[in-house]
Amino acid sequence: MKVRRLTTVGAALAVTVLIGGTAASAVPNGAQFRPPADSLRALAQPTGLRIGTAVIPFDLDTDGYVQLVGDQFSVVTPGNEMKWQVVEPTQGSYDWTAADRLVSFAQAHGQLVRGHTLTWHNQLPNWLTAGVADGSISNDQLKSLLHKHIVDEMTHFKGKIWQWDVANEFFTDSNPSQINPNDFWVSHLGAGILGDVFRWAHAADPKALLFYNDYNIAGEDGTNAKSDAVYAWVKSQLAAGVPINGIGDQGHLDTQYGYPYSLQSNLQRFANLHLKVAITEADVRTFVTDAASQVPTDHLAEFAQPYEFEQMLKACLAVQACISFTFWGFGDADSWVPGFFKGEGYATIYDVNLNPKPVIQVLQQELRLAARAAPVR
Ligand code: 9MR
Repeated sequence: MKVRRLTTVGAALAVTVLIGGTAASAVPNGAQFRPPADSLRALAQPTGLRIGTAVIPFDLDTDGYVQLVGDQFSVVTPGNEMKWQVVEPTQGSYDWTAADRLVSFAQAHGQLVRGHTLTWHNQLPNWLTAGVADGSISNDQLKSLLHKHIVDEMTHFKGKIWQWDVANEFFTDSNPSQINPNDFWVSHLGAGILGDVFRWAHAADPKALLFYNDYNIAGEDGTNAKSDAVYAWVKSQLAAGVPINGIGDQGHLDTQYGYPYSLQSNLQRFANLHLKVAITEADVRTFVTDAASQVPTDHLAEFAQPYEFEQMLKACLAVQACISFTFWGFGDADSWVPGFFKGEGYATIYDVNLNPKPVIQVLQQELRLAARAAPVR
């Protein structure tokens, strides 16, 4: 995939509740959890914007890491733990353990959950891709299996997921862009499968917000070609009555391309279709000396990285329908970037030792200003 384009941590909140007159220690429930006043989630609260993170790595056992997840964010996305490969490694045998654990964590910390992702070409179970490749799974069977996957997963989590990424990364990066005819799902089941998955999803959990999620769909490609293609598609789907509730722009930026100033207007035009929008996987990468320390090679990148994050947050804050802003992980050591983009890194908001980077103060300041000026959502 070619993608063009805090802070003091409060002390752990020990919660003691009175049950039947006796004090009992308990896992805090959402109503009781109080994040630090200068946390990103608390500062965003007056605007109604949820600040999120992908939980990558999936580590709910290391104190310092867990505390940041709980304190700083009001919505969480499992980076991998709801993907088909993880939840059904063997056909017919589900493993919800990790995802259930995150949902419980979120409930205990007053957080919502973004479910990610139901229909994608990547991270599919081997039994499925192998069966399609050797012809033992026909296209009709493949369609039934996808239907079952969506219904079973959404039913398992019914009522617990705020936003579901129902379909992920279906459009080409070319100009003009289109639904990728070579996509695993499209090549076997046709482009109409995109409408089907949203209909199935709505039937399975009518209250969840159903999102189409992709990268470079808010002008990050410099041409707006992919955004235009997704816009035309979603408009036609809505006209046909397909239950799509939102568009997620992943928001993977790179300082070498500059900030995409059309991001806000692109979010707004989706919003004008009566859709919610969200930044779902924000990070801003740059060239670094090495993957271990992730020090930018160009000192100006230390200013460009916070600037681009700030602009992206500002764009979301300015669009009332933008309901969440999620980082794709919060520590440089755990980011997907160095493994994917040769020579790049420094893409998140905490450094390789989980110390806050300058960007956090910039974002805090932006949220403080927004509490007075941004539309409440
Ligand atoms: O962060 C995820 C990483 O741990 C996985 O190895 C990778 C596999 O493709 O997927 C990463 O998350 C992706 C997300 O699901 C969809 N958008 C792009 C993300 C970064 O690759």
